[in-house]
Amino acid sequence: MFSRILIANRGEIALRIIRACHEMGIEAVAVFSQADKDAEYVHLADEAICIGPPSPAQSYLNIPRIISAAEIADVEAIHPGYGFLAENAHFAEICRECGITFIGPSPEAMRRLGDKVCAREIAKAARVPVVPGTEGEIADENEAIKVANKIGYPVIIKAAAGGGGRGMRVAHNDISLHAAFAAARAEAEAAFKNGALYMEKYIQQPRHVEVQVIADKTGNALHFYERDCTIQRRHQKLIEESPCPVLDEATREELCKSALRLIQNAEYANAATIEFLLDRDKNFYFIEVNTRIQVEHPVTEMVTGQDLIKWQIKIAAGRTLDLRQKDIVHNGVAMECRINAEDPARNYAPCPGPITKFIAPGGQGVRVDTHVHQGCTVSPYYDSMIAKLIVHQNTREEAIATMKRALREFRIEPIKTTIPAHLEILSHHLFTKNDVDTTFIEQKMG
Ligand code: MV4
Repeated sequence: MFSRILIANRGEIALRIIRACHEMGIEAVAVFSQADKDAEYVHLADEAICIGPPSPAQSYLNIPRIISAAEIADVEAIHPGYGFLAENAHFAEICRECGITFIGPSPEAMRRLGDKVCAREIAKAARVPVVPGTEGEIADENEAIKVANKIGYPVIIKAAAGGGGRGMRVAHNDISLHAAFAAARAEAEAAFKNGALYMEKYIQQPRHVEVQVIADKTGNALHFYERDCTIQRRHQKLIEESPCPVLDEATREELCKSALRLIQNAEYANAATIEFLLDRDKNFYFIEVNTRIQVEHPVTEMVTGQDLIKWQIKIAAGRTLDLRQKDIVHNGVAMECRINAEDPARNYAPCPGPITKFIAPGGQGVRVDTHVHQGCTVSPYYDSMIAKLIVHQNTREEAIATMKRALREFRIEPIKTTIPAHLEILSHHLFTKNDVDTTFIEQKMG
């Protein structure tokens, strides 16, 4: 096992990883930007190194500075958290060249799955259902029109290097496809320096369901069931829950086994999330793989009792999975609300600034993952998530009741937060009766 790990991240996930390290008897080295010098995670770490000014490009995204910190601190491994460098295959490669273990997949596996066209081909080879669409990349507009007429409109054009909703265009006929193709190609070239595109049938009003998996370096893989992340706004998740409230047991087993086949075919090690769309007839289709630990991982931890960060560290250190699939049991219902420093009444405008009052809720079945405390300041340089409120109960109704109670208990002043929006969603009749899709926030909450 490692004796010292550097955490190439900030905020709540840095704190989450430090806690896992300390419980495993591992020293944690934090890095921080000038904007984070007074952050709690910096004080909790065994050592902390300032890596530069507030802007991410000069700090948390700056590979030379992070590698220098790792060498000065003499760590054996780097945990990237989520965001920043977590899905940067070049960074994983540099870690390897410097003799530092990257706590995540190999750069090769990250590249294979980071290319959405390649990931789709791996899924097909593993007999995982994909949305009907193009074979490999689209060569040109003529091919796009030909395939669109075969599979039927509407279609969606996506960037091979995209993900998380960037570089996508929907088309409803040959004429709009012409414009969508040009726009998607230009956007992909500009955003990813890679104009490669592919096309799928557009699934209308789907749910977003994802499967948590973990694989070791010897090819053992386990799934930790699914999370439903349908409640999103502009590709930012607001609420996640497990289990998916509309899946029957047979479909759920098929979904989780599909995710395992995909990850094993990709020769992948460490934690991954396999994303699917679920259509209104409960058919599921693979869309993409996230090769990192995700923000919403605590939802899975609550229902399975497993510590996913510890698994990431153990696997990176070369441990084999000593659990069997049947040992991973799913208990009750967990739900997470992401509390952001944003004003839902002003189109979710960011609300950075000092926090003069911060009192987190507690009680049975409540977990709060946060780096925020009274007297701290929410920086405008980084994302606006200030806390994750996670609840665990026996049933969905009880989880919702506990979540509402905990949200009402939360005191965060004077900045605006997404707490009022969460309370509104949790009381919405469509949410309580499981009749939502990914358009819910924009269509029903505007
Ligand atoms: C889709 C889709 C409909 N049909 N693919 C958005 C982010 C990226 N992960 C994939 N996305 C979508 N892909 C097909 N073939 C609809 C979306 C989509 C979406 C997916 C999940 C959650 C929220 C979403 C919001 C808008 C569009």
